Amino acid sequence: MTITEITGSAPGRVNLIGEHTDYNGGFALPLALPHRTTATLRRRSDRTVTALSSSREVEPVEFTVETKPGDVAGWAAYVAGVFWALREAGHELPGVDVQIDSDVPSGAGLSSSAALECSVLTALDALAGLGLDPTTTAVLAQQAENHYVGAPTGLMDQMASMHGRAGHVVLFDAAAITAEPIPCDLAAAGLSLLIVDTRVHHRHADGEYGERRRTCEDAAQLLGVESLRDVQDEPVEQVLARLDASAGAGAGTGGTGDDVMRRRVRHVLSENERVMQTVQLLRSGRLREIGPLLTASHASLRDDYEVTVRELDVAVDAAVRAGALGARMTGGGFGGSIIALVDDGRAAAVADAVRDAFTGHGFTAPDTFVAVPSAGASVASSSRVP
Ligand code: GAF
Repeated sequence: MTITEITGSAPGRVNLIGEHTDYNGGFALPLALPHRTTATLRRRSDRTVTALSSSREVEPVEFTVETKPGDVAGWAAYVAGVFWALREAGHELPGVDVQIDSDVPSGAGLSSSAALECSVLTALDALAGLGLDPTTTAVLAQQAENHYVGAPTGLMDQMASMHGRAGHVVLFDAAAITAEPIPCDLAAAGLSLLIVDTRVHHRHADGEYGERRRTCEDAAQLLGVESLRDVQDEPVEQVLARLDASAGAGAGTGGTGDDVMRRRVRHVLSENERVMQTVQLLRSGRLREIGPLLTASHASLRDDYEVTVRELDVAVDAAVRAGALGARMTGGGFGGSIIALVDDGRAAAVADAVRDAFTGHGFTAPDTFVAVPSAGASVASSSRVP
């Protein structure tokens, strides 16, 4: 039986905690959202790929399965990048017509890009009978994003989209490249996870993101390790002192010059620690106690990592003042969304408080919704001929 048409479906994600840790070999704790992207692929008899998206008013984009970085730009680069990554990995692919539909908010820090890549990959995997496992699929999606689209992102978003599970968060260990589902029954604990999309789209995100990443890589080099994960078990103050010493020794040849690098490192190491504390609280059913860790994460991202914008800070402050147990920006930052952990029944009041604060500051009204940990990528439907 040959599959003629197939639909792959993959979710967006929200990250509970563990931000800007993945490209440092650290830990993150995302969950898959109910919002999904579907990619319907219809087999063609030639080597052409057409891509059309219902969520954007665009003409179909056309390329061949042999596409190379630079051929396709814009939204369809995420689709073309998947073909490129699969072919680079040695897979033979047929030409297809691709139809994309999505309700994952784009530019909101909720991984619409990973959902797009993973939906196409999931469908292509089944259509071409490649037999990929979810982690390999996530890595291929990241390669498409890094090398075809040109965004130097980590692997968290794709791992969340592939490994998400209803009622669970995903403990992603970026050094081991593993994803462990951890039960997260918010309803049983009388809690909700509110998402507030500030509707500030990522600004200069790629440049700023890449700069943060380079600073961390430089710090690891100064410390004589492959990634910051390798110093995670040392006391933070000791790591920072070693960094100061190495930077001093290298003055004029790439020394830190100011305290930017030490603050970036302090964020990464403290954030990994907060992820592990959150996992312990989840495992022992003490979900309410996660709140302060979320707020501490935000402060670290604001003050040490400097990836927040005013709207994110105002949203977090307003949510906490309105009674949220904790709140933080989520995703890469420079815009996008915050999450707030709230008592059931308080979600509407907290959302109203953020909306009022935005009105008071003259900001665009935010979008709000409650996140429910949902399933990862899957094949939604297929048709075959003998
Ligand atoms: C973006 C990236 F795509 C992720 O890999 C991750 O680094 C995140 O920003 C920050 O935690 O979503």
